[in-house]
Amino acid sequence: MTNYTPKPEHKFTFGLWTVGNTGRDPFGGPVRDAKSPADLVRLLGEVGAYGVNFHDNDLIPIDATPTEKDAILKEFKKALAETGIVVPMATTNLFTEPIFKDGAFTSNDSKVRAYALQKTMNAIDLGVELGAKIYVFWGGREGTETDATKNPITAIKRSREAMNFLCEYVKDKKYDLKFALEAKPNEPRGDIYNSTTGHMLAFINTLDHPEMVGVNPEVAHEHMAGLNFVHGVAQAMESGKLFHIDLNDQAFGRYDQDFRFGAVNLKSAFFLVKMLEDNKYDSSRHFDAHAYRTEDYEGVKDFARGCMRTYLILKEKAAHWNADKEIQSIVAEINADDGSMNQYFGKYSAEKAKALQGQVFDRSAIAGRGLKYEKLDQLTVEILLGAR
Ligand code: GCO
Ligand code: MN
Ligand code: MN
Repeated sequence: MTNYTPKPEHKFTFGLWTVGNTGRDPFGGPVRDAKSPADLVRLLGEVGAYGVNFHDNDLIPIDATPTEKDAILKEFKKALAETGIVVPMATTNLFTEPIFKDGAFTSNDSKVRAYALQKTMNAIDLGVELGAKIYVFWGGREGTETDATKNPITAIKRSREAMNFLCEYVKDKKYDLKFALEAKPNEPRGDIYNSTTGHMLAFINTLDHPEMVGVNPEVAHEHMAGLNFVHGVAQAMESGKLFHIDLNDQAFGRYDQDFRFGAVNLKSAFFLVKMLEDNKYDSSRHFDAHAYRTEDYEGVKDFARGCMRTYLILKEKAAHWNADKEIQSIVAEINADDGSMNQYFGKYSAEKAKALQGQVFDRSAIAGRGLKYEKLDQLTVEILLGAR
């Protein structure tokens, strides 16, 4: 297999804000002209993506009149029909407008909290109208620069209240929609609440309808927190909560970079793709990234094609790893089990505990066995480098 053409079954998606990113950063203005949502859909069609996601205001500017809204929607739907691009996910912008300068659902100001709920209900309606089945919540400015300003326990309670309200809204409207919560440790605030995927997973279990809510982990966000992304995603998958994923890349210790998938940490990207594919992950593979500021729109296409191509190359490498006889024989050896301990595992009983307390272990014989992890890791690197 050396065909890296993206296909609908891969569910590769991009946000309007990703390929539409105009290259603005805190030190400089835009370097690319803004394109209309419909033109961005056409760009995605050209590079072979499956879907497009949006924040409410990526599609409909916040001050648009009803007539303007209708015209934009008409044009957008036309581009979707022309290209076959679908809308699997939508989200709300709760961070750009000055009203959100101190957060949205966690703001100390009840008017801001109420407006955030209103804006999100309207945005949910818009997302559902366009076919979205997943609704993402990213905290944006839900955080602080100093804990003198907000009670963090109150902030948790307010976040819960907002999620519970919005779950009920979705049920009331009978929408076929699930929520995916996205954690980020910092940027734009110094500290954002529920800062990692693990925090989100714990929070979800405290909601009124936890079955409607999962996570949307992002590579860059866990790396910004210095964490192992693959492990965070594993926890989400193992608990049936991986509803969506934001793929990009990020050097540890740097600002929020949003690089092309696989641009920095190839080995970690490999283990991620392998885990997603081995476990038949079946939701969107969303690239939440953007092209370098040096690029024009041809470069934006190179960026988008690069994200998908790297994913497919890594998928091929994962299949290669799974089929490699030497690798598999080490994996089998590492996991070999003579069954002699089976009697102690499984459900607890007092007899089992007693028998286990009486078992004699030859610690030095057990510890003396080399595990061949050096060899296994080197073989993995050689697959990645194309030497195998
Ligand atoms: C970021 C976030 C956002 C969210 C988006 C969807 O770092 O800015 O990753 O891109 O994913 O707002 O909720
Ligand atoms: Mn991000
Ligand atoms: Mn994201």
